[in-house]
Amino acid sequence: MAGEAAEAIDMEQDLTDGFHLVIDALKLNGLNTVYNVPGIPITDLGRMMQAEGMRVLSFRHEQNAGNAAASAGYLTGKPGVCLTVSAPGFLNGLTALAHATTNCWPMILISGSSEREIVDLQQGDYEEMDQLAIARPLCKAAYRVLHAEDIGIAVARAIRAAVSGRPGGVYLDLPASLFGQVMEAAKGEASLVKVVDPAPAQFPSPKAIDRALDVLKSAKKPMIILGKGASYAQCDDLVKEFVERSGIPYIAMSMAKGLLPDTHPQYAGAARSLVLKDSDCVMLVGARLNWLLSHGKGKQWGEAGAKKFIHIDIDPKEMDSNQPIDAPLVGDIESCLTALTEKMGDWQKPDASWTDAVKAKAASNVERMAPKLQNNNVPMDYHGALGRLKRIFDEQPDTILVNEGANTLDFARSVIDMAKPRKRLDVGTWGVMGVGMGSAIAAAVETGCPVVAVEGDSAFGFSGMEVETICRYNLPICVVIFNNSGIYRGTDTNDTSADPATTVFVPEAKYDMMMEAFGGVGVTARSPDDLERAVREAIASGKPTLVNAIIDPQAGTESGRIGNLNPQSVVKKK
Ligand code: OXT
Ligand code: ADP
Ligand code: MG
Repeated sequence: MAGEAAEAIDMEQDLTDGFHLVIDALKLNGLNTVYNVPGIPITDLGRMMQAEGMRVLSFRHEQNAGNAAASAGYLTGKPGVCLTVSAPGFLNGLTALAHATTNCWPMILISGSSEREIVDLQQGDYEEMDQLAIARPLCKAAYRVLHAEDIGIAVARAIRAAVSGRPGGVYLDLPASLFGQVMEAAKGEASLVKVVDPAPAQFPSPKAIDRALDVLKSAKKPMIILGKGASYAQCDDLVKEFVERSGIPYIAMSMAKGLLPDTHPQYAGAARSLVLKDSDCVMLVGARLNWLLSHGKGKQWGEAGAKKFIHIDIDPKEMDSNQPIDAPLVGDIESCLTALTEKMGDWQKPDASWTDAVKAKAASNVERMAPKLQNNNVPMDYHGALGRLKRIFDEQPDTILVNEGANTLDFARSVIDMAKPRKRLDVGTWGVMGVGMGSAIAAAVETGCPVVAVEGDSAFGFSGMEVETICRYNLPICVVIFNNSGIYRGTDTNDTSADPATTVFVPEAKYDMMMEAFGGVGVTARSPDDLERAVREAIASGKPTLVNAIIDPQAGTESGRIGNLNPQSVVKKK
């Protein structure tokens, strides 16, 4: 800590300053964990936070700290806090802030910034940048604090903006000169704000409830889509009650898996194509009709105009975004489902001709996949490897699965069942690579549960240096790298020069040695048997572990299940 400032505060017990007001404002609102990378002007802030009993986790790169904060926001419903230095550190954290906003997760990015007078006159300050202006279009709200007495209000506004309505990212700009501003301790304390009811319930109108029930009752082949908004809402019992009383088949978007156990008899995940195409009514609960649902259009969705839509979302602007919504239910999921279940009355479940057809299709897909999951092939393919991980997750349902990659993501999503809510963290709405280590660290820190991060070798590379962070904090994280030596595959060649093809990596890279370098356990697994043994040991020991699972470089396909999104060139050059 800068010596003079520290001495001044010791001598003057009735004074406080910007540093301490930031800390007190966060603590007052129950924000006790911060994900950060230290440096000018926030190094001392991190130290003081630690001294004041906050948990401050230092990362190797702000993007990973930011991704940890975003995941923490999703898991806890409170804004995850990321703290960075100015310009480059701020920019590194910004991708995560935008990712949190895109995912509708609450997060606050706090960045130190350079002196306003110099920045605004563009006089070339240390790490000069107009951070507020740059952050504003990428998040839900952005605020700058110039006076210590405004810190309490600014933190309160940031919290409320992050969690109320549709959750998202908020930027808080704290210029270096703010931290040293001194004020009387009593006045400082009085300036703090404990936010009352930060995410107020939003009740749907009774008319909207009746309309939704009418549409649902008149459907012959209804289906429900649960999205990550439904798992974020943390009203798990209510979701279960509504789905079960309705008797309607449902699918879960990737991070809603486990909201009800994936083994639930109404779960139609393994009959996804059938329910999307043949249903006559779709009820969306905390899921957007975006690219992940092909915008609710196209041949995947059957005959155009043949379906009715019911949509529960807290954001009214989401209604009619891609398809006309017959029954918009604007409100928070808990209030909407409470009102719906209260009025369901003597509910007529859908006809067995529909639910049996869905069950039969799901059973046949599961049956078709089952033998692939049993193989013990060397080199491993995705199914052989994932079959073993599936067993572990079935037996240990509290384990959190972090998952990124292309094939590694897509196969793991359909193979590994989730039995409990919020146990799966993945690439989210943007399909971002590099969220893995930040998410894994936040999951371990926020829940204390064991974490298994199933990572494509490319995906891991975006945040791989955080294995040091995992070791430093001795977190119960097992990173499993599906190492097929490349992006999608490890087999591409470049016939035009000595450079390797754009999608391949050093073959069979020894990623396990990275974990060993920092004192963790590194294992190479060549067979499904090896893989299962190593992951079981890692979970049992709780030691930071990296299992380098060598996958057949030919096993993947271009872009996994979304290869159709790649544009095609019609021009053939010689
Ligand atoms: O019904 P049908 O018959 O159709 O069958 C479906 C289900 O019914 C059935 N199913 C089952 N069958 C049996 N049993 C069970 N239990 C079961 N469950 C389901 O299976 C099928 C499929 O079901 P699913 O998965 O539910 O349905 P589907 O159709 O796939 O769902 C559609 C989607 C769109 C919802 C789904 O596909 C989805 O969620 N996709 C997300 C895709 C995504 O986000 N991908 C990541 C981005 S890809 C690309 O952009 C990459 N990059 C570029 C890049 C990125 N992203 N970011 C940054 C910062 N920079 C660059 C890079 C670099 S990926 C990538 C790296 C890749 O290389 P890696 O080494 O990391 O990974 P590998 O590929 O492994 O090498
Ligand atoms: P997925 O990718 O799983 O389909 P999305 O991120 O597309 O999910 O959708 C989540 C939706 O949930 C967003 O439109 C968001 O506004 C909404 N949402 C988030 N929290 C709540 C809540 N408590 N009540 C109602 N809607 C919510
Ligand atoms: Mg790969």
